[in-house]
Amino acid sequence: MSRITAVQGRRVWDSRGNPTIEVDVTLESGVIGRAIAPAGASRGTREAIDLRDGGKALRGMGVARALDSVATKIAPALVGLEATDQAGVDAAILALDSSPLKESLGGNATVATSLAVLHAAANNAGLPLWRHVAQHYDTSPSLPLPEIQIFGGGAHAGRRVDIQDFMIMVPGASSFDEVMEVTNEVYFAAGDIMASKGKAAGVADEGGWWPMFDSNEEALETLVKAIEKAGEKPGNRVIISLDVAASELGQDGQYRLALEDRSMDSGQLIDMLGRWMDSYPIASIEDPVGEDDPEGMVEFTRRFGDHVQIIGDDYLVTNAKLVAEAEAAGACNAVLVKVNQAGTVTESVDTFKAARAAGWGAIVSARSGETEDVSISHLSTGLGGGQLKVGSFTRSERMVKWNECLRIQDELGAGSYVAGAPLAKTWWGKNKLKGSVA
Ligand code: 2PG
Ligand code: MG
Repeated sequence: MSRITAVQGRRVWDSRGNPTIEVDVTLESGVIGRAIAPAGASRGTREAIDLRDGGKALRGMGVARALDSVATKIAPALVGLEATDQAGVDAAILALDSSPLKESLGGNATVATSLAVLHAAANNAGLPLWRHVAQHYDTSPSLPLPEIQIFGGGAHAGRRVDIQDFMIMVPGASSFDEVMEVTNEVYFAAGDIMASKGKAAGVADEGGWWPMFDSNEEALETLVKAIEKAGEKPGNRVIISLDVAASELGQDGQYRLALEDRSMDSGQLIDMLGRWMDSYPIASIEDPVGEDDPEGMVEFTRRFGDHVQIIGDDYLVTNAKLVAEAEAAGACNAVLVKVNQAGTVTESVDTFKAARAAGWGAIVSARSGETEDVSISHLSTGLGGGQLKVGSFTRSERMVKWNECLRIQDELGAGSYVAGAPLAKTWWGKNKLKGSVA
């Protein structure tokens, strides 16, 4: 009864108002699974391609070609397959497109279909998605440690500042619910500080405050003040996490901080980030150097990898092979897992598992262009032991994912929260996990 009988795509719209695709997978039993493709703005060059129509209409963002892939290529290949065989379904999708970046089918077409199949199998078994994921992949489910944006930046805020994400994590909280509460306090404290300086100017793409700063470091100083204003001691229950998204800074072989009108080489960028990590309670940092700077990433990891979480996003593009290569080279100690970067559930889960097997952190992540789809809340919980990056603490395409975790918390029980465990190897974990976090 779990055989696929129909695969149907439709055009829907994402949080930036751009078209994207939703796919419904129907099974013999009549049960349907549904998922929507997200879209990135700061994209790695080695991630699966979003197939767009180009041309003038919809600023070139149309998805007619991706929908055509679903209707004329993917659907005929999937009808008759068992939805419970996720690996088999994903292999059938991959067999249709031999290009490395899925440019023929479109990663948007493959990701929506692959996730819809996962939902269909879960629905057919009468299980919440997180429980199906845990059973199917033989993992121990636990609620993830959230990473939540307070200020947006980079490609998500018209490059008003250079650094892309200024985030907090609350590894010292004892429940997911408590993380939400502390985040609310910090988020609005940050808003009050911005307002008091006459710098409250709305929000960026992922719902974080618009970054009206004169330097990148001013954002860090303000974040520390916001944590204090929220009644917390920075570095105690709450730490700072950054996504430098450094591939976006590359220009003429240099890294350019446009806001500060200065350029620097890899070594100077690493030194600057090192000074920031000395001055502010940063325990996690993503893409500190560009995707084309492996020497820089190895050097960064050599200097800071024993006490800071170093996440590869554009650098590893949710690719298990790149994780293995990075591990062998001594680059990074954590991976961002974006299902649409890989293009299928199977490849994403392989990447998550490869990272965990290497003792790395694994952070399931949304994209800057999102929707009401909550698959990643379930995926991160089902796979267990992980972290979840969704954007900020406003706007429904973000809140829907945090709120879904709260519903899962009710099913799983509060004791299922991994709390600070994913940061155990950082300075925070070494200092705080031993004793109680006051
Ligand atoms: C990132 C993501 C989410 P985008 O770089 O980690 O913040 O951004 O989806 O634009 O790639
Ligand atoms: Mg990133």
